[in-house]
Amino acid sequence: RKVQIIGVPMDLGQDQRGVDLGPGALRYAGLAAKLRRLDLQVDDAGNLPIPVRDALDPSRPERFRNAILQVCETLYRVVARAVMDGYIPLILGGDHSLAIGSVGGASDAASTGLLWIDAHGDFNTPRSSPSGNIHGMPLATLLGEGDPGLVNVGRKGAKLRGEDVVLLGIRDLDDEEKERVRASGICVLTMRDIDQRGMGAVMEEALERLSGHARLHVSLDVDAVDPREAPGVGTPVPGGLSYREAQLVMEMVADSGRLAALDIVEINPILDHRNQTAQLAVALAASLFGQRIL
Ligand code: DIR
Ligand code: MN
Ligand code: MN
Ligand code: MN
Repeated sequence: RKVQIIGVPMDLGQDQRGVDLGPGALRYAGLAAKLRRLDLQVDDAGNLPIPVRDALDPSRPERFRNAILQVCETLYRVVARAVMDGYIPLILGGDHSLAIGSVGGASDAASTGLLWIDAHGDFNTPRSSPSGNIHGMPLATLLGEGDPGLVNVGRKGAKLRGEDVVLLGIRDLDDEEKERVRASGICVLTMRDIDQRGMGAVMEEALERLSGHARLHVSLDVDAVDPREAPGVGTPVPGGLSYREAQLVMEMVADSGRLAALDIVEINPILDHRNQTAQLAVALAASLFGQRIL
């Protein structure tokens, strides 16, 4: 198997400074070396060129949205090409708005199931969003809702249906977002489900729901993990996945043999303690790519 690392140092989808430094933090934590030890071919394609936030004209309120759209167009093509060339693309964020391009691109040639691991639903639209931040909208966008320009990135229309998606680790939805998620038909496995049934049973359900897909895209917003383990994120929410619960998710996806693409997003090294959060993410990626305890 071969992996292509694609860095997307983009911080335009939210307002905490520092998430643009995520790709560097993950490389510094030894991502490529760790994966190579698993007998994978790892090719690092470097970073996509991303507009610098401070260099965008502040008199234009649409500047972040327009830049995100352009970046996601490029990322869509880069990821679709990586898949065509036989790679598993590994996309390093940056904030979660990049998933509009990465998930779209990974589903360009063949149907793909999506496991979205996040404290948040990312199911707002410009109308429903209390913050206006696009990193709270990518999943809705992928399902065809919200800003038509963003919906049509890469190819026209919705990239996935509700039944192609499982949300995992959720514990913070906005009021209107809650109703929108309920109406979407997405399978939502919340922190309460994990507390009550245990992660093993919850992951069995997640994989069962996605069993119609031979290819799975894992989109890991690191704020899904508890802030005690993953403090380097812009929007921490207490009560998240434990270190072992997060590992079990990765191990069970690995066992399925269906991993097709991975996003690691929302790591903010400025808010972190000595790169702890990127180190955690590297350990999770290793499990997802097949590292076993025994
Ligand atoms: C909130 C926060 N629901 C929003 N979303 C975050 O801004 O739409 N997503 N932090 O990762
Ligand atoms: Mn999140
Ligand atoms: Mn986010
Ligand atoms: Mn997210």
